[in-house]
Parts: sequence; structure tokens; C-alpha cells
Amino acid sequence: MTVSELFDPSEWTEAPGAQGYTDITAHVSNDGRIARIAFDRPEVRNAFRPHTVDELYRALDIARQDPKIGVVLLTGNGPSAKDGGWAFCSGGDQRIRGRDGYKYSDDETAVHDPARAGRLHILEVQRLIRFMPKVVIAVIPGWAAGGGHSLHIVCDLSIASAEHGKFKQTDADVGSFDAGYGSAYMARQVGQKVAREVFFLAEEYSAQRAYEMGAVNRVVPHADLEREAISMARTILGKSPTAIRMLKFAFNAVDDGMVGQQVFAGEATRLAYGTDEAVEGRDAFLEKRDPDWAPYPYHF
Ligand code: S0N
Repeated sequence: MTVSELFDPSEWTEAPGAQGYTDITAHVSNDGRIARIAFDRPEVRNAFRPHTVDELYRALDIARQDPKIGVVLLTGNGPSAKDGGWAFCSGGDQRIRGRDGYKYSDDETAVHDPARAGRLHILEVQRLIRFMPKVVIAVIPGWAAGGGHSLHIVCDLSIASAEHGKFKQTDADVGSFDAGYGSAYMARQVGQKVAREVFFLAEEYSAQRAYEMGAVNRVVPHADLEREAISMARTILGKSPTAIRMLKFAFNAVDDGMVGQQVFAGEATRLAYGTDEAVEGRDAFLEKRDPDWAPYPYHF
């Protein structure tokens, strides 16, 4: 079965656990170092329902915990068999939105679990992307709209199809609003005036315009999109994993307040644990003696 017209099956192996997914696909490059996770609902421009978000979170978290994976590509399969349209993601599935949020089932007679009603758990996916110690690249073959627009904004890098990459922040058209990373962080990327225009006017703009405003890193011919994304990933994989992780969290920290500081400091602590100095502290405690800090200077 063809996953997507842009998907090269010779590059990828199905990710562990991916057989059960219905709304996404998940693959790992043959060398195990890149994950490709894709929305797989092209007939609705890859809109997500709660079940899609559950699968997406699971696939991203598996990639986060896989020590070989250094880069995650997040994309949308296509084109739509209905009309040939391409999409990265068009946000929340409006067909199943109720007064208490998005429903798990579009069957009106189904019994809904009140504990799951109204959960805005796409925001949990945004935080997972933001805080995973790996580079996440949005690979945009078509529409990035609404909550799909926000997902690309929160990714570390974005690469878009020159022919089909299209952007539109429709939140205010349908009565929703991403008042966190989707808007405030976009303003950090492109400036307040431009971000406000994108949200307040909700006009379509091209991949080229997204590149000019600084929201997209590269615009490439449609047929080359995934090849270029893999090439970007391989360049990043040639760098020090620790350097990339520390850089990502350093870029985040300035906007993430004490949580950003906590994440960055957690990584610093991990590094510190590897020093002889930290080992001396632990050993002194376990050996019930005073630590000997003499070999460890106050660096200047
Ligand atoms: C993407 C658009 C611009 C594409 O236009 P185009 O190419 O003309 O295609 P269409 O003919 O419109 O669409 C093709 C088929 O796909 C269906 N469809 C498209 N998007 C959706 C969607 N989001 N939900 C359900 N169906 C969708 C069309 O209906 C059509 O189907 P048929 O052929 O059967 O008619 C255009 O489609 C568009 O504008 N789509 C809607 C974009 C949108 O408004 N999305 C929702 C925005 N809001 C969110 O995403 C909220 C996200 C969220 O969850 C969140 C985020 C932060 C804080 C809280 C939340 C929260 O949970 O609420």
C-alpha cells in the first residue's frame, strides 16, 4: 500500500507498534536514526480528531524514547483520493466538535466518557514536540491550517512544498484560538505585526511568503520535499547529540520561563553527573566521609 506519493518505501521501515494506527503512519529510517510520523487522513486535509492526537502523542513519545533516533519528521500523507489536494494538517476535525470539545466518536449515540470530554490534548503534543531533546522538522506538503498551522510553528524547523505548501490560520474563523505557542511563539518568530495579521485576517499565504516572514526554513520543489527533509535530518545527525540537545533547550529557555530553565538545568545536571566531581560527592555520602573537593577548581 502506498503511504503517500512523496514517501520513498526504500528509505523506511514501519515503526514499532505502528501496525495498530488508523489515523497516522509511523516509520523509522532503515538505519534507525530518523522517525517519519504522518497524519493519514488526507480526505479531510489531515484534520485531527482526539484519536488521531492520541496516536500522534504515542508515536512521538516512542521516538523520544528511542536512543538511536535523533530527528523526527512530522508530515501529512497525500494526496487526497477525493480531489488530489495536499495537506500537512488542517487542525481539529470540525465535524466532531461539540460544546465540550472534540468527541472521541462521531457516533452521536455512543456513550462518551465525561473524563475525556473537552480535553485540548493537542497542546500536550505541542509540549512534547517543544520539550523532546531531538529536532522535530515539520515537512509541509500542502495545507497547514488552524491547529495544523500551530503544530508547524512549534516544530524546530519547517520545510515546505513550493507548489502545494499553503498556510492559513483559521482559528478565529471557527471560534478557536491557540493563545500559546501557536500565536505568541509565532510572534517571536516573525514579529508582532505579521503574526497578528496572520491570526486576525486569516488569509491564505504561500510557502514563499512563509519563508520571507521567517516561519519556514526552506521551500523546495514538491517532488523533492521528503528527500530534502531527510537530507536536512542527516546534516543534523552529523552533529554532536549533546550539542543539539543543549542548543534546542537553550533556544527554548528564553521563552519558556521557569519550565524552560528547569528543562535546560535538567540537561546540565545530567552532564554534571558524569564528572569526577559529582562522583566524589556521591561516594563521600555513601562512604560516610567528608567530600574532598580539592581536585576541583573554581573555574574562571
Ligand atoms: C484547510 C483548508 C483551507 C483547505 O481548503 P480546500 O483545499 O479548499 O479544501 P476543502 O474543500 O475545504 O476541504 C476538503 C475536505 O476536507 C474537509 N476538511 C478540511 N479541513 C477540515 C477540518 N479541520 N475538519 C473537518 N473537515 C475538514 C472539508 O470539509 C472537505 O470535506 P468534503 O469534501 O467532505 O466537503 C480548509 O479545508 C479549511 O479551512 N479547513 C478548516 C481549517 C480549520 O478551521 N481548522 C480548525 C481550526 N481550529 C483548530 O484546529 C483547533 C485546534 C485545537 O485543537 C486547539 C488548539 C489550541 C488550543 C485549543 C485547541 C482545541 O482543542 O480546541
